[in-house]
Amino acid sequence: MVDEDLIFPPEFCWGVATAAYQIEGAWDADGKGPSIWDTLAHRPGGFAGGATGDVACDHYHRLAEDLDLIGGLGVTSYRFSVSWPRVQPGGRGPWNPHGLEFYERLVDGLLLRGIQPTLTLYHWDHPQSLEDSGGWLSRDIAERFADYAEGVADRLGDRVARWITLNEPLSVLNAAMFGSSRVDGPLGRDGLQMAHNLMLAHGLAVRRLRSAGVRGEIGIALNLSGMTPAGGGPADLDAARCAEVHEDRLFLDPLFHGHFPLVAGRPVVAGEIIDAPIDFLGVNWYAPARVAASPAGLFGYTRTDLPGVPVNMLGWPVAPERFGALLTWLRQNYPALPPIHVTENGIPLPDGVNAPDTERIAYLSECLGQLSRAIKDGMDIRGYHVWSLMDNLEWDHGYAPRFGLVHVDFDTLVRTPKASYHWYREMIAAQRGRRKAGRPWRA
Ligand code: IFM
Repeated sequence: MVDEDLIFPPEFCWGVATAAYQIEGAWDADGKGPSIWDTLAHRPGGFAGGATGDVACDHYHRLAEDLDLIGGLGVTSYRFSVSWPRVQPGGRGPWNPHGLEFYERLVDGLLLRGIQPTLTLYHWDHPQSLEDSGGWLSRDIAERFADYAEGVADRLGDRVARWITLNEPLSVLNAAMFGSSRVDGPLGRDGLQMAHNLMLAHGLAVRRLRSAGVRGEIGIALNLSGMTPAGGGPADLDAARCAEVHEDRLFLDPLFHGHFPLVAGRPVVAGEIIDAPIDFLGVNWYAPARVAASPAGLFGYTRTDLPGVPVNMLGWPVAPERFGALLTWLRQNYPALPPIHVTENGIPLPDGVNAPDTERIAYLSECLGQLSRAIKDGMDIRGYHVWSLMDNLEWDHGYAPRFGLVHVDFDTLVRTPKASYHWYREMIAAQRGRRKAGRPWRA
């Protein structure tokens, strides 16, 4: 099934995404150091169902098979993350040659298959030793991150097409500020300090990558929602504005307006390191948010259900038709935005190896329709990555929510492409066929 209305530019980049801790396993193999996630998973009562990332999809030992699965899709980009403690176990100082070799094999395997490597430097798993000395509350981690970025660039800078400094700094911050189980962090920590250190790490890494002369483009991946007020009254309108500031604008403003959006009503200057020009903005989108005023909420607001809209197994509204609204909001509020890559988009569904996977296909199709429309309306959107290549560890939620185009049996580790894998492959082939036939992409 290929939607004839989906028409993308010939050079559009088609991809799938994963992250190290969620798929690699081999948590202590070949000199890898512990990450904060190893520590969290190994605590009594760790993650849902007693899950850990110790084995996960065992991608570390099954690289060749997984490269073939990626290649079989016909994608032109694969987004993965480097595990910082795998390549630099202590977060500073010596490098682990085995870790670097692993990512070199991955990158070379992609290039051999004609796939551009899109490399995320930080998908939440920093070395435990850095957490022990303050984690994101300490400015030192930003400096260490820049050193780490340079070390990876020295090894792979000639072969990576796109560099993503941080994945979803908002998730890192939220986890700590709200005391969720995602990252250990007591309530009341200074969120702005963390936000600043995260963005400083990003900015310093951008500088370091540029001075290392990397050949690829450099960007960051932000998770955005798009806020709708629950009602038309002033309290809900204020709540939606407040949610926008604390979530969608929090990292966009320092990147593209030069200041953080809040703090006692006064903007806080971000500075030239943080707003250093980037080549693309990565957007991770899953669901919109409907916001109501609530004195019980930390910032005076809470998310509420969208009337008549079902929610998925993680409680997020299934409203792919709202993706376009977020894109329009971005365009209207950040006119000087660099080109966009959708770096994640997907839906969690329960296990079902041979299920028709219709819900995933419907969700992804609708999101692509929204994207195609935004491009036709003039937005510079250059790529799209499905989250995720394969079922994997959904952090503290364990293995039950399945986002993959490929099913993974977590007992046997057997991989089985789902119907959505075949659908995506055909869709990409149709788009690329259009390119070969020289057909105009603007219908
Ligand atoms: O699995 C995560 C990913 O690590 C970051 N973005 C959201 C995904 C789904 O929750």
